[in-house]
Amino acid sequence: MTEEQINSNNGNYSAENIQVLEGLEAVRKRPAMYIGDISTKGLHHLVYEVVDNSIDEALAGYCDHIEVAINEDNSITVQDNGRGIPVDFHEKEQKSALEVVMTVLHAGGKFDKGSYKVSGGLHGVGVSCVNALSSHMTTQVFRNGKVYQQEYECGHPLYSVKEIGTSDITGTRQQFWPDKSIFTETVYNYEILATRMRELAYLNAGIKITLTDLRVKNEDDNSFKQEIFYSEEGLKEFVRYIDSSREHLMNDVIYISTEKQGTPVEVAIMYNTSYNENIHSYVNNINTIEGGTHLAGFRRALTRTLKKYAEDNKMLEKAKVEIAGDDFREGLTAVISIKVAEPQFEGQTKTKLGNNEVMGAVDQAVGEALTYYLEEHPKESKLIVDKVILAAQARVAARKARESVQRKSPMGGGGMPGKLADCSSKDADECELFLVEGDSAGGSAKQGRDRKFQAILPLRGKILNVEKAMWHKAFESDEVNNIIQALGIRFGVDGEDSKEANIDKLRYKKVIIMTDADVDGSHIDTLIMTLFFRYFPQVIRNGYLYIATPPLYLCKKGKVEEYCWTDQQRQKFIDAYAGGSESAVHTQRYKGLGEMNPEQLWETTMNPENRMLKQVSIENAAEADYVFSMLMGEDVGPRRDFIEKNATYANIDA
Ligand code: 0RA
Repeated sequence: MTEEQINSNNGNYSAENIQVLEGLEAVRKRPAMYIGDISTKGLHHLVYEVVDNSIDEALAGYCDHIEVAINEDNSITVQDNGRGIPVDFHEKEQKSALEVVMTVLHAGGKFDKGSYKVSGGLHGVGVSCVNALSSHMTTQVFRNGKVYQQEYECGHPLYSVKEIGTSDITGTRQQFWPDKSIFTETVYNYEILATRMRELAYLNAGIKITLTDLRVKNEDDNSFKQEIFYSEEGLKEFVRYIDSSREHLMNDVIYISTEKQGTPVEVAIMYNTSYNENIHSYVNNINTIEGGTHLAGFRRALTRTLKKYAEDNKMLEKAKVEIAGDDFREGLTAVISIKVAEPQFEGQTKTKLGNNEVMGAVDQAVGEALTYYLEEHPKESKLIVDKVILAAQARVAARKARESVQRKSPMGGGGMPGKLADCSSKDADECELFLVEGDSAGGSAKQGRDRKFQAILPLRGKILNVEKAMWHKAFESDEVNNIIQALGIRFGVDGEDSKEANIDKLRYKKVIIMTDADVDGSHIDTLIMTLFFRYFPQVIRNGYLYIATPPLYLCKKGKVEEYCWTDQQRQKFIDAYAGGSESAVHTQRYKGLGEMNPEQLWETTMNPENRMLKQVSIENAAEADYVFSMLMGEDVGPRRDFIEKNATYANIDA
C-alpha cells in the first residue's frame, strides 16, 4: 500500500491496515515458511497456489477450463472460466473484495461462506502470498459484462480496482512475475508444471487444463508447445497411466466413488505382476506422502476383505503360511483421493492426515465395494489371492535369507561389509558414503578421500534391478546387502516381518552415487536410485541421496589446466587458450573415474569445497512410480521415447 492510498482511506489507518502490511511483509521476510523454499520447488509452488483457486471454483461447479501459460519472460498466466473473483465493496476491509483476496493473507474465498473450499494448496496460503512474492502481478476479472483490473508490486496495489472494458465472458485471469530478488531460480520447468497439471486433471475428472509454453515453438507449424490435460474417468485413468508399463492381473481397474459420513471417497485399485506396493493418497488434491487415517482405513479394509474372501473360499488352507498385512499389497497400485472440509495435517512435512473420522469412512467405502467386486469376479479374485500367498511365501524366504546373512557375520548382524572403507567419524550428520562404480575407481576414491568423514563402498558393476525382482531377491544379492548393511538400515524390526525400512540408525546423512559419466554410469545411477526409491524412499525424501558429477574433460594449454563439465566449457577454453582450434594435445576426455588419479578425483569430485552434487528428490511420487516402472520394466517402446526425450549423454557416446 502506498502513502497516498493510506491517506485517501479517510486518514483511517486502522489496525486492520497494519495487519495487511505486516502479513505480506512476513511472507517476503520468510518466504520458505509459506511456500517451502525459494528455489525450483517454491517457484513452481506459486503456480499451484494460483491454479488451486481455479480448481476450487471448478469443484464448486462453476468452472471447467483452466489455461496455464509460461510466458516468454518466465512470468505465468492462469486464466479460468469461473464466476470471477467478486469485485464488490468489502465492508469490513473497506475496499474491493478483489483487493482483499489479493492482499490479505488467508483471505481466499473465506468471505463466501456458502462455498465448500476443499483445495487450498499444501500450505494453504492463497493467492495473496503469490502476490507478495511477485515483483509485479496483474489481476483481471471478467464479470457482470465488464473487465476489472488491479496491478500490484510486491503485493502492494498500484491503484484501486478499476473497470477497463466490457466483455461477455466470465472468469479470472492472473499474471505474475516471481520476484528475482527473492527466488534463487526464476526459470520455469515445463515438465514439472506438466506433471502437476496432469495429476490435477486425473484427480478432478471433467476439468480441462491447458498448459502452453510460449518460450518454445514447434518447428513444423509455428505453434507453441502445448498439452491439454483432461480426464473423463478420473482416478480410473490415473491408475491405468501409472501402471501402463506393468502387466495387470485384472481386466480393468476396480473403481469406487462414493460418499461416507459426509466424506467424498474416491479409490482406484489395480493388481499387477510386480512386487511393489504403490499406493498414492491424496487429501484435497494434496499428495499425503506420509499417509494418515485415510490410508490406514484403506489398508484395514483391503486386508480384512481379502482375508475373509480367501478364508470363506478355503483358499488359504493348503498354502501353509501365515499371511501378513504386507502380503495383500504386493503388486498393488492404488490411488485414494478424499475431500475433507477441515483437514488436520500432521507429520514432519505436514502431509499426514490426522482426522480420525476419516478412517471409518474410507474403511467402509472400500470394504463394501471390494466385497462386491470379489464376489462378482471369481477368476480375478483367485489370481489376487494366489498372488498374496506367493508374497507370503517370498516374505518367509526373505526372512530366512536375512537371518542367514546375519548369522554369517561374526558381529551378529551389526558387522560391516568387507569392501567398505569406513570413515573414522561416527557422527552421521557429517558422514558421507560414496557408492562407487568398479573396484579401480573405488581404489582411487579410497586414496583420495578425507577418511575422517568420507567412506567408500565399491560396487561391482550393475547391481540387481529390483524393479523386476521379487522382494527377497534383493536380500540375496551381495551388492544390495552391502549397501543396506553399510547404511545401517533395518527391515522387520522387533522380529516382525515388514517391508518398511527403518532408517533411525542411518550411518551417513550423505549417500553419494559416483559413477562414470557415460551410458553405463547413468544406468548404474538409475539402478541404485530404483533400489532406494522402492526399498528405502525415506533416504531420498530426507534429502540424503546425491549423485556426484565428475568432470568430462581436463583441458591443458601450457601451464593452464582446467576441468570442464560440459562441451560448452571445453569450447570456451579452446576459444580462450587455443585460438579456437581444437586438438587432442590440449583436451583430455575422461572415459571413466578410473582414469583420474586420487588427487584429481578428490579435487574435482569429492572435495566439498569444489565439488558439485546433484541432490535426488521425488518431485511427484505418482509420476516417479510411472517413470521407474517404465524405465526398468519390460516394455522397450516407452523407454526408448523417454530416453530420446531426456538423453544427455547421447552426443558423448555416439
Ligand atoms: C469467491 C466467491 C466467488 C468466486 C470466487 C471466490 C472465485 C475465486 C477465484 C480465484 C481464481 N478464480 C476464481 N474464481 C472465483 C463468487 C461469488 C459469486 O459470484 O456469488
